[in-house]
Amino acid sequence: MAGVSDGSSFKMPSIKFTKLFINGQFVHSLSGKEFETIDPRTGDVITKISEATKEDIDEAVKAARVAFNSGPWPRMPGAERARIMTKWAELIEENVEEIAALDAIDAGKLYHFLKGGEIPGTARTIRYYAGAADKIHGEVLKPGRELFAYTLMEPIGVVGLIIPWNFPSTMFVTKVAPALAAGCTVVLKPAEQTPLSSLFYAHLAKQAGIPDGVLNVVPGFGSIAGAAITSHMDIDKVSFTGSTDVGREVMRAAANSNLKPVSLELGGKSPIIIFDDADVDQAAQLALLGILFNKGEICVAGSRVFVQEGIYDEFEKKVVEKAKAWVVGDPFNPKVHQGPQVSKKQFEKILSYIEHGKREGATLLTGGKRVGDKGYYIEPTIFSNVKEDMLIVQDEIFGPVMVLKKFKTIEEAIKSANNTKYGLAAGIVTKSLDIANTVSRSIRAGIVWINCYFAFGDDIPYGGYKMSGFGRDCGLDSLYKFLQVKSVVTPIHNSPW
Ligand code: TXE
Repeated sequence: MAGVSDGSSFKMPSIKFTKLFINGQFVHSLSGKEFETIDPRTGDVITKISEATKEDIDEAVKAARVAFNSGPWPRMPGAERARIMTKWAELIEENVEEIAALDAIDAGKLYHFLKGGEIPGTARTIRYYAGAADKIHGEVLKPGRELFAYTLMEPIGVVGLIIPWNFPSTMFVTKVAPALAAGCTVVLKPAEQTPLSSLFYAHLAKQAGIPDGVLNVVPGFGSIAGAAITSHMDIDKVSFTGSTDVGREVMRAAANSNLKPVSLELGGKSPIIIFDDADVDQAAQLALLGILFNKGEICVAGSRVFVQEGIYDEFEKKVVEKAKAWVVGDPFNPKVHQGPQVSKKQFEKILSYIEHGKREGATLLTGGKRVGDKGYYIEPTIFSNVKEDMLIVQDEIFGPVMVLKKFKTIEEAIKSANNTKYGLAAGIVTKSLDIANTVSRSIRAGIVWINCYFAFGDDIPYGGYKMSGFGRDCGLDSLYKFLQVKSVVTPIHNSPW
């Protein structure tokens, strides 16, 4: 495996936006507090960001409430919202390189992937929901009695959106775009580790003509700014992506305040099941990407790999070879496959799981150590000989750590795959339609990929079963999360009963 490759020739972007974005303006936090955002390649401070506390959240909610109750956004024709959102998407496309660089230094993500894939993808997502903005309508009903009844689909109101650090851009648009298309107004808190791109998107939203107060971006810490959102009495809905533990707190805060509905996209420990009839080389590649993409910091990572006994030995050899050839290093270097983990906390968490796995008696086939002596780089790591009750098999590690297990029968594979508290995603590799159909219906997970992995699309909903949460991101399901149904009823003849 290569050491930390150098990406130092890349010119760093200047950081233009570091304040809270409330009511269409960049403003200091009322307390004057700031926090540091860190470059995970070095552990150095990139810049200081204004820190939102409860009072700032109150200001943001007030602005969003005025924009919802009396502003133009929820009232304008859907086609007009679509026009403005499309302009926003165009501005993002004009600034792809700068936004990509912000996410690369803030989150340690691969610059070339951001520039070529993720950031252009955010513009596509906005266009997808812009396209839906003028197609929101209810139904004409057919009641049994002499009544005329129909439904309206109304925006739910002021929504609080709380996002994590692993996909700062994708998470931002995945939540903001459907909410805006629905006619809601937004208070969004980015993760404290990765505030930079969210503030840039806010700046572009203003340029595109999104009215003041419609989109407010309030960086800050979860226990302060996040908690102020989830417990706010004047926020009508919260959509959250993050850890299962915090998801539980979000529900509790919603219940203890104004009973706002919540949707939660939480952790995962997703299985990839590879059957004897698979092409072993392709399957090893798929499984490796399934865990190493975005350094394993992805909720749907294929972190448990089950391989049928007939091909197990060959698979193990190949996947280890491929892991050893995987290049870890500076995310600005185009030859690099994997950058640093997002933060010291995450880096230490992953290394401590690796140590735990060794102590539990799993076999470390490759990896297991940090790379270099600076920044938060970790070797691609594969364990075999695991038992299902081991912590490394049960817990979400959220890093480049695969656990590999042999199985004999389909029934055994299904049982093992479902032996988790999570249910976010699953992968199946087989040429048999019978096996693919049987297994995909038997796995309790929100998305199942057959002979592919991470096949996402704006129109493909994903989300959790079990303790991976509920509610769907992407697709029209996500738009409907931000709408509520109102029934309107009137007698056909002029007699009320
Ligand atoms: O998550 P948190 P962390 C998992 C992953 C990772 C672990 C811990 O296993 O190792 O969670 O990561 C905000 N009220 N995932 O600690 O704390 C927080 O500020 C309201 C999986 O970073 O859940 C951030 O904006 N909000 C996941 C967001 O929640 C609160 C992605 C996520 O942070 C809050 C990230 C509170 N009390 C981590 N406390 C996925 N599903 O993709 C924190 N936050």
